[in-house]
Amino acid sequence: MFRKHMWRFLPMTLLLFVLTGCLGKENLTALDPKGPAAKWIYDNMILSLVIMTFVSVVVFVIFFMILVKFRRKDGDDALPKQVHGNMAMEITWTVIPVILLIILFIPTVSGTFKFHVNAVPEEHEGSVYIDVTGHQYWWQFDYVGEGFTAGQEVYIPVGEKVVFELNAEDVIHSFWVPALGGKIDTIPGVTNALWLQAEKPGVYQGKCAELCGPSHALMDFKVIALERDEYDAWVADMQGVEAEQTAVNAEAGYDVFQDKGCISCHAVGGEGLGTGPALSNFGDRKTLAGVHDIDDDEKLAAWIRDPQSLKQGAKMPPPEKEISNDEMDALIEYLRSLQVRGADKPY
Ligand code: HEC
Ligand SMILES: [Cu+2]
Repeated sequence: MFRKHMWRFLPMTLLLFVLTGCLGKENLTALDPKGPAAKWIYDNMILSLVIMTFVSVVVFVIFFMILVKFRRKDGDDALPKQVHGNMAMEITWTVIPVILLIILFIPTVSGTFKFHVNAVPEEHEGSVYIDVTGHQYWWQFDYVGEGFTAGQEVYIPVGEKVVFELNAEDVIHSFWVPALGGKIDTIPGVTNALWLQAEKPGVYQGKCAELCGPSHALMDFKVIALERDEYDAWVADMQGVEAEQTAVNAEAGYDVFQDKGCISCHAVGGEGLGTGPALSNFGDRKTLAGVHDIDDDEKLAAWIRDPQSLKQGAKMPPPEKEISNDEMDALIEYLRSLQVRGADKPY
């Protein structure tokens, strides 16, 4: 019976490979920690794995010993010695699990207090405070003290505590950068907080970890960790962004950007409203809308003409006014010119 249906497990097993393939994204793993919070989680994972392995080995060894030793022998119908209510055994199998649980309890609880700074973020002196807002399906990062806003990618200095205070605009999302730390929900009307620290400069993949709508799986973001001096330079550059950038003669595109109403949702520098991601450094982005190939002009044009085709349920509507091909070229040139990390920059 069981054998007959064995084949049914095959698709499941194959599915498992496919699903793990989805997690093959760079850095999107908790098994290669790059910061103290992630390290703590990883160490706890290993500790519980060791304890579980120990318990399993002991249980299975005893189980098989008993199978062999107390097997009913031919002609022996006598009841074996009964152990119900045996005090020594009762104490043994109560005390050992209690000890094991205490070993797990101490690092778990102490780390929870150390890394999740809910309600008392002020007590955790962070070098940088960043307000995070989860939106269907993108992330907003407000550098409150520095006075600017960034979308999709959050820059932090390396080797320093960065305190994130998290909220959501619409539904519950969850902020997760597996290489740097644990997940925390972003909830409308509630402020959660945690701190993260990156040990080395690099790009760390982040993801929304709470089912939040049709494009939940596309709600990616990146943490970009820079050395302190590079980070400071980046902050200064972000503060200096002007909406009308002329670096690559993109004025024509700037006009289209204004004329087609993009500016009513996308802030650039101090200009515009911000119900969509700020585009001040769009030209530095590593992905389009958090997930798509950024270098592909056709994809960018497709996004602008019909965002839903690339991200179902995205809150960016198709443009009200027709955009001609020439206008589109100018618009794309303008968007790409919005960079603060030029090739001449050390970061
Ligand atoms: C009603 C508000 C609204 C208008 C108008 C609007 N957008 Fe958007 N836009 C959004 C939102 C919201 C997102 C984020 C979508 C997501 O990733 O889920 C977005 C995302 C984008 C992105 C991707 C940003 C990134 O960080 O990768 C680009 C580029 C963009 N919009 C360009 C434009 C252009 C060009 C126009 C004008 C033709 C425009 N938008 C008009 C709301 C708007
Ligand atoms: Cu989400």
